Amino acid sequence: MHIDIVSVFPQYFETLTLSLLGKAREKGLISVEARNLRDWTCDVHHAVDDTPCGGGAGMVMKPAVWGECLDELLGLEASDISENAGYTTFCQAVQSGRNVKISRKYEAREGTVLIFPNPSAPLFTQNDAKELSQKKHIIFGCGRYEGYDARIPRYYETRGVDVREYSIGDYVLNGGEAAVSVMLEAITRLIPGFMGNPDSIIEESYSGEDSLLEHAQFTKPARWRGMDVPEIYMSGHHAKIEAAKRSESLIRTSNIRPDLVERIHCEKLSEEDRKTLISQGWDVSGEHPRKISAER
Ligand code: 6GU
Repeated sequence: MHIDIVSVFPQYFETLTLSLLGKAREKGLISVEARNLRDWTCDVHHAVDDTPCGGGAGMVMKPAVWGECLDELLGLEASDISENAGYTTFCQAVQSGRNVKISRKYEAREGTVLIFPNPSAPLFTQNDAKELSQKKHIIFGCGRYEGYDARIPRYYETRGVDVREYSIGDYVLNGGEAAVSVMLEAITRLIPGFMGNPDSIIEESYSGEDSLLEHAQFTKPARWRGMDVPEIYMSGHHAKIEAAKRSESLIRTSNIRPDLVERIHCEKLSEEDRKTLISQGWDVSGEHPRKISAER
C-alpha cells in the first residue's frame, strides 16, 4: 500500500517512521509520504486559505491549491467540468442525500481512495478500516482552520475517484492531522503481515461479527496487592473461561455501549447470550435486542 498525506504541517507525521508503522515501512508492506500543501502554491505568500464566502469566522482552504496537488498525486489532467451535464444533477443529488450514478468521463485508478478528515462527516469505524486496509493507494488531505472548500471532494468524485470524508468522533480538533494518524493506525495494522500475532486482531473489540467490547484481561501473579484474578480465569477449564469472557463482554457492552447491543441480530445469539442479556434488562424476542428495564 502506498500512502500520501497532504498537510500544511508535514512534520507532524515524522513520528510515523518510529513505532509499529515504522516497522511495516521497513518490511516493505507500506510506503508513506507526507507532503507539504504549500509546495503546490504559486503566489509569493504561499497562501492556502481565504475568507469564507457568505461570511463567518475563520478561513477556508482554497480549491485551486488542492486541485494542483491532488491532480498530480492522482495522475489526472486538470479539467473544467462545467461542460459535463452530469455535474449539476450530481451536486443536487449529493445535497439531497440521493444516490446517483454519474457518467464518468475519466476513470481514476482502481484501488485508489482519497480521504478527507472532516468533523461534519460520517463516523470512521472498524469496518471502514478493514475495507481500506485492502486498498493500493490512499491519499489523505488534511484540512486546517475552518475546513476546505466543499467543491474539492465533489470535483474528484465526478472524475471517478473514490472519495471519502470521515469524522473520528464527536469532539472538535484543530485540524485533520491527528484524525489522519488515528485512521492510518487503524487501517495499517489490518494489512496482512503487519501484526506479529494476527489472532489478537480476531479477538479484539469491534472486530467480530457483532462488535462487542472486549472482556477485561489479567496476567500473573494470581494475587497482586490483595487483588485476585477472577477464579474462573485460573481454573484451567477452557469452555467455562470462554463462556465467562463472552458473558462479561455482553454485560460490559450493555453498560457502556448499549447502542452496540441494539445492533446485534438476536438470531445470532446463543441460549447463554440470551440469558445474559435478559439479566441485563434486554428483550431479545425481536430482530434486535431492546432495553426494557434496569438490570434484574
Ligand atoms: Cl476528522 N477533523 C477535525 N478537525 N475534528 C474532528 C474530526 C476530524 N473528527 C472529530 N473531530
